[in-house]
Amino acid sequence: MPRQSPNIIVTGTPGVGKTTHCEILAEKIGARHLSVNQVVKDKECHEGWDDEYQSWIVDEDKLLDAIENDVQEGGCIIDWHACDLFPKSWIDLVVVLRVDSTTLYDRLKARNYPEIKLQENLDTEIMEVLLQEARDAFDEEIVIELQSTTSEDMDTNVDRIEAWVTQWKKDNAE
Ligand code: DAT
Repeated sequence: MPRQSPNIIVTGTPGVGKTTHCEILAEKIGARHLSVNQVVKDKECHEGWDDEYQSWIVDEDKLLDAIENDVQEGGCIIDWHACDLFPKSWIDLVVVLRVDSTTLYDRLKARNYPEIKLQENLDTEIMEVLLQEARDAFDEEIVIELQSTTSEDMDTNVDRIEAWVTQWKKDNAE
């Protein structure tokens, strides 16, 4: 069965604004916000807790099994800082959010991230790791890079994604 609504990944370094974007988008376009963090916790798709990094060690196979049914129905917005684990056939658009390092530093500091995790995430953002991962894993034409520094950026991004979804539905209507 072809899906009636597209599946979108919103990815990027922790702190870029994935959750905030996904929550607004879910509300605006009536999509399901699949917070991978939440799914990993709720459905125990992990192999334990990493104390140094203060995060779950994700079991990717379990995670994919846990979300497969939802994703197959379409209309999901997947919120996660990695994207190359998702099968290409599941995904219609990959949004990579970006932010400057000063802003990211402030956001992660406000979250009380351990120093090692903070530095690693800043490096990840500066080196464009998630953008490269998205471009390597998916066709170039479905990967878009959007700035997420200000609330104006957020409004523009949400409007742009909403317009893209409307067009996708037109193009894919039977
Ligand atoms: P993520 O889910 O990528 O870890 P988040 O949505 O939790 O990030 O955002 C982290 C913090 O930064 C949160 O306090 C909201 C703020 N923020 C994110 N994007 C923003 C933007 N474009 N403009 C202003 N604040 C933003």
